[in-house]
Amino acid sequence: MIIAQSQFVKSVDFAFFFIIAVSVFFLVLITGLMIFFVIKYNRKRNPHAKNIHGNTGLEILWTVVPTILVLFMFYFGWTGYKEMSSIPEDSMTVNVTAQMWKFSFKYDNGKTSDTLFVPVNKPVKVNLSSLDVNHAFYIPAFRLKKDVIPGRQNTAWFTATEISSHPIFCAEYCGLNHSYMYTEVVVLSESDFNVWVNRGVPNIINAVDKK
Ligand SMILES: [Cu+2]
Repeated sequence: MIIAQSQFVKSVDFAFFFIIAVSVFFLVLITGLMIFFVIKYNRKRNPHAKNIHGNTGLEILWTVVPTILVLFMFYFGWTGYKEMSSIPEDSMTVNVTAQMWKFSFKYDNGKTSDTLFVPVNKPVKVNLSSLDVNHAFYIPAFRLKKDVIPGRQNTAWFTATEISSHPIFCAEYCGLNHSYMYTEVVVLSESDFNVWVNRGVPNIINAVDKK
């Protein structure tokens, strides 16, 4: 069982598993039929070729069924995209700066950090900007990924739903030390977060933040 760490997990995972299930179903079906036909209609058993004419029923079936399936895929993709692009008005804003090869985070009150601290169950909007080359802000546990492009501000948002911590990666190859470009998102209770953002680092964070 996957614990949903953000509000996107359910819908993203469902779209993913739906596409995988459809793909596996047709992979097995088509491969199975191919092997079956190769054996059934081989030359030994059928020394004389027969003329085969079209089958309108089949033509309609294998046009309509895939069309419906890809429309479902589009629907799940579109509704997920819409949810991810509709940033709630009551979001807390964090400015994220990417550069070769680290992320840094700046809060409304001017506090900065190398680790992203956020309160649980509160929508967080991230303003993404890059100082140098293309990067990507990726939190796998939240099913969140967005390009960070120099000269342009991208935005994304999420609501963390569990007190926990997860890796943040750069997901766009950005040079020699790209693979070292990672940090952590630490989800705190609202009161712990307020203590941290306003005063400094409470004890609980020292245990989590080993760096
Ligand atoms: Cu990068």
